[in-house]
Amino acid sequence: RKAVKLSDYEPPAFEVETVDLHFQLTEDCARVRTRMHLHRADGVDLHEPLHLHGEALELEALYLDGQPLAMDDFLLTRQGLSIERVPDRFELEVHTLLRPQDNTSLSGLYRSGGNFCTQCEAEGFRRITYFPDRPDVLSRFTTTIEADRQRYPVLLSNGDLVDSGDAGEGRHWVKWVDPWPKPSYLFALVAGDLHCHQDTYRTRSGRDVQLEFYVEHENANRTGHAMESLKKAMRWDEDTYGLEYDLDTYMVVAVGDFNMGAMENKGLNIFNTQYVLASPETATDADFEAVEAVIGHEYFHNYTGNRVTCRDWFQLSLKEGLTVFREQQFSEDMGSPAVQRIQQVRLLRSAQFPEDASPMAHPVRPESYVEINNFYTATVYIKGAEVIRMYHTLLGDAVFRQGVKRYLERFDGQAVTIEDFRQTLAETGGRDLGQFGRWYSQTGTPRVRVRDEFDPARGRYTLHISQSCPPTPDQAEKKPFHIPVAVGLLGRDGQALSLRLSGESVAEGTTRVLELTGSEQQFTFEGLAERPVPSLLRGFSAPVILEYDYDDDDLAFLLAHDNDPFARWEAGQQLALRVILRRVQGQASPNDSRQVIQAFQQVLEAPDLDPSLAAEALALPQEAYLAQHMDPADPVAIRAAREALRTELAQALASQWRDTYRRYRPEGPWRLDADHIAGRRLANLALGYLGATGAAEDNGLVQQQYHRADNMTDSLAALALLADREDEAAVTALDDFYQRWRQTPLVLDKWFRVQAMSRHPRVVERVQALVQHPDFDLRNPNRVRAVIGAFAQGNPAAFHDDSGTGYRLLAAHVIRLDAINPQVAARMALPLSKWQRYDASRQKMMKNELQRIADAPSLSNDVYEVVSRSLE
Ligand code: B3K
Ligand code: ZN
Repeated sequence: RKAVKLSDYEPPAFEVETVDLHFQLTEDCARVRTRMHLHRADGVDLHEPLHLHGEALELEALYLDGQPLAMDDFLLTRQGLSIERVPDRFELEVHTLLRPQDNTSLSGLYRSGGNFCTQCEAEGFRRITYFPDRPDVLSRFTTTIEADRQRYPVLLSNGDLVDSGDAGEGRHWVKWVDPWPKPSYLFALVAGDLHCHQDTYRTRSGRDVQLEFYVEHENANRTGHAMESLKKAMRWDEDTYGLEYDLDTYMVVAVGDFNMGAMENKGLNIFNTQYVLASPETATDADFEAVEAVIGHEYFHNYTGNRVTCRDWFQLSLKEGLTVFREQQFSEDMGSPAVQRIQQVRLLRSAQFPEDASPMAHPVRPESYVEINNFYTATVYIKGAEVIRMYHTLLGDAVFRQGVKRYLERFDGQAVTIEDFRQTLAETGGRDLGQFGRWYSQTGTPRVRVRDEFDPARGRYTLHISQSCPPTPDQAEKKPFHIPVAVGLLGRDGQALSLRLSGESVAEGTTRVLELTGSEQQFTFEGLAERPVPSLLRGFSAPVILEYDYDDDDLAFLLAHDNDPFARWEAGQQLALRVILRRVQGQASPNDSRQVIQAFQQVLEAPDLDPSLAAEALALPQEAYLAQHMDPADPVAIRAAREALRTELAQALASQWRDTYRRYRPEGPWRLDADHIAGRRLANLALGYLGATGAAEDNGLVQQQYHRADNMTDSLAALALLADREDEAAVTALDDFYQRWRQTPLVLDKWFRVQAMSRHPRVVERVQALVQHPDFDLRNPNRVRAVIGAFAQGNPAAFHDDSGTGYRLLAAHVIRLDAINPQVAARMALPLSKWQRYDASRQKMMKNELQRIADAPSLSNDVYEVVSRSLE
């Protein structure tokens, strides 16, 4: 199958000035009439034929400048249509017929819950009409929609509603005009019977923008939080980047069947219901936070992505890395920056690091793909955001923001590259950022190794910092990266020291960003009375693996004293990580647990305890992260060792957990404010440990919380603990939850997920039963993710069960799903791609399943690319 290569990029031969779309929607098909004005691009040869993309379409008619074209005037293939001879400037009219009700791929025009909706990024527009479906063709869109008035009272598209009328026979029509030129991937259409939650937002220049959230009627009272989040995001982008919304209406539609989280279509975002609907009974605090973040993310795309877009899909991180970073800044400003940072790093380590270490590893700017939808990855998004964060660190906040503004002004209305962005920042900061480009072109997670020495006679402390990056399937040799390493030094009394580097005359600040550009460098601090304890990679200043030989006491000391909250958390995680790994290797000493217990006790009893930070510090490292420190990884042994330490912590600190639970569990009715959220968080963490003490009193507490909870956060936290058990109480609670929520899809997803991720001894059997459950549906991506995704990605010990049942179950579902929804199927297959990390027996079983998928008939490009790369 053909790979698309960055090095083959050619600018478009034809530009499309205007596109006038007419949709006629009926129950058994949709007819689309597209009229567009094209012209040959400057300097393009007269004989250059016109190519239009098109997929899964029936072509009904084609007119060039009003003249119908006959079959032999053009060439039709499975990928599109070519016309050999066209004038320099012409009008083309295309009539296509599609069957949205049969479109289970959820790309292009499809149906969800009786309504029509679209998803065009990356290449869905070509499933609607024949078109140069590439991000560097920007056109002005006009859209007319005609449909049954009763069934589809709401008809939406991008831009402004300019006209509407009656179409006879109970049908009506509307016309939308989008004044902003855009690539086809930002096109959207919605038709349905939907409730609208309306509000207005006054921009700082005094314009009123209509805000509209469209949801199914039964969800009418669950859009309040999303609306407030949108207003906050709009204000934030004005205050932080000086960006004001540029249309009169901002619409968001929530649909229950969606491949991803949400889509930033110009003026008409389409969202997975998961990131819009939230009420205390149905959504957890984490869900509320995710709604705010995703609403922000899609809104921020209006500039970083829509006004300035990508030249080609290799530049995807230009819009995604930058927009994730802006979303992260927004979340940090709305809540606790330190907690946000910790969660970002957890995600990077559990999702992106393993990707970098797998056959699917690719640079932030990939160089080739078979199916672009496979490259909406943790690397492009999250590592991409880390790379943007490093620009921010190197340039400072003010220069960075100025640079982003300049980039948006300079390239407004254009489709540009990652280099264009870097050049603008370099120019704004007056810096050479050439070497920094390797973060985009080189694959893999760099390792930064630190050694130190102290010269007591001179009071000098030197850090020797070196870097390396392991080879990846695509690149054997790596050149040094430009790495900002933020460091601090602590005195033996726990105080952060003022820092003076060699050559400086006065000490200044307690954190310094050292710039590592060579493969090895040294940095010397002066004026130190004693050997300090280094606090390294503060705030996780670069997406690297740090190696420094701390001893356990240093880590405990940093956990107690470091003035950088991220580094403090990290010290605790490293301490727990070592203890768990030693246990896995059968080298645990009783002193090990004592040290962790003591450290945790100190956190719990600290006079200035911040409950949400404490909840992070007291959570043991995730299994996926622990597995990265073991070769070959043994997920079953890791689970056992981690659980054993958890039980010890639970028992040794039982009374502290009980106190914490009582003290922090919020009083009175549910509120979504910082205090209540933090309180629930810490109380539920404590409850988690209490669930492991084995004491009847504590088990009772878990049950009690489940049955008395007035909100989903508390209810689900207790249910998850119960789902690990085999007793009557567990069965009762799960059954109760199902009966209560069987009609509410997003909550029913939680019921599936909590079981698929449980530590129940026979969880594999349970998952086998869940996929047979009448409410399990392969056509609904949320449900698939809640069962298959949760099991294969979120329950490593069960998925990697020695029997291989987990692998077989996954492969069988990937094959079935591929015929329905290739994009989601390819994503579900990814856990198998990581086979190299495991022992020979697991490797063999995993590869067998990959081969079984590879051998399945008529595999999609999506799944083909994942399995073939994995087996290379
Ligand atoms: N840009 C969309 C993702 C589209 C996915 C296409 N397979 C969501 C986002 O990143 O905002
Ligand atoms: Zn995005």
